[in-house]
Amino acid sequence: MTSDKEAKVADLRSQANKARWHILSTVTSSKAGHIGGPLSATDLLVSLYFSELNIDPADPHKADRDRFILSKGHSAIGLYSVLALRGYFPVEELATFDHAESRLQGHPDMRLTPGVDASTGSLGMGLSIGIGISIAAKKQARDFHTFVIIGDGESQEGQVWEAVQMAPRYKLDNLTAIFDLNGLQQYGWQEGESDRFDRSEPMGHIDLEAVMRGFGWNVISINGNDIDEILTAFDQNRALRDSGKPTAILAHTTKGAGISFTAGTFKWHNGIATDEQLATARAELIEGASK
Ligand SMILES: Cc1ncc(C[n+]2csc(CCOP(=O)(O)OP(=O)(O)O)c2C)c(N)n1
Ligand SMILES: [Mg+2]
Repeated sequence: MTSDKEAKVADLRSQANKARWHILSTVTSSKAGHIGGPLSATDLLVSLYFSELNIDPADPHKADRDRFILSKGHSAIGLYSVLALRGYFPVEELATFDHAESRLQGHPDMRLTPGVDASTGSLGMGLSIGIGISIAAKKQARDFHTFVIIGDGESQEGQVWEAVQMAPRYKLDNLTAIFDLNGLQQYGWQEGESDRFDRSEPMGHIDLEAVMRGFGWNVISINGNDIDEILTAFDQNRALRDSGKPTAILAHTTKGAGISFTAGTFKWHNGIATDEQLATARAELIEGASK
């Protein structure tokens, strides 16, 4: 890594630590919300908003801004934390998360929140929205890119696959789908049922790389919790802008990544931290953070 890139990665890691702290502490004080999905996507969201997207927080509706769609809309608090850190609204506003009058509802609402380009939360729809935006951009000869983050549990929705087969047909090289492959969705099996087939890997039995290539997409596979790898993937993706194909970034992540007690378990799909857990997370992310 060049020293410039090292400095950039270090800066983004520090933003990701802050975002993770906001995710856990905000959901805990609001007493509602998701933890594991926002944490698996944090490094992707930070890398998009602090490095990749052509956006202006002072002008959220800028005409030719890049578009971002959080198709796994239950991870809204992850998006809000990054939008706040990026300057779309004050970090203090996160404390209103999920309150009835708040601009920051439990799932993203494009009518309310500055920086949110699509309302999501009913899983399976984001890639279709991204295709519509990308086709419109092509028809109007406008030069912006659309990114969509999709969950692996979400990818069990049929609409995702209708969209996957449609995007290459329209040669949407202005569209990137990022699959957050954290290997978990909402629930595991009850204890004692572990001899049944394994629910922990929603897409684990599928060779997604071969499938996406077969549908006609470019494919880049990375560790989606490694900011250096994410930035490299974005560089490669930019080099594919005239390829005539959409690109899938297969981001292998850990659900609950970045906090010791939330990592790698469906049990923190949502949840509220105890005071002791908050102190542990604060020590890992803010006070003792060396990474
Ligand atoms: C259409 C629809 N069905 C069910 C749900 C309820 N739900 C919310 S999150 C979730 C699990 C999603 O798993 P995944 O896509 O893997 O997300 P992540 O692991 O990133 O949290 C489910 C079933 C929903 N929001 N929308
Ligand atoms: Mg998942």
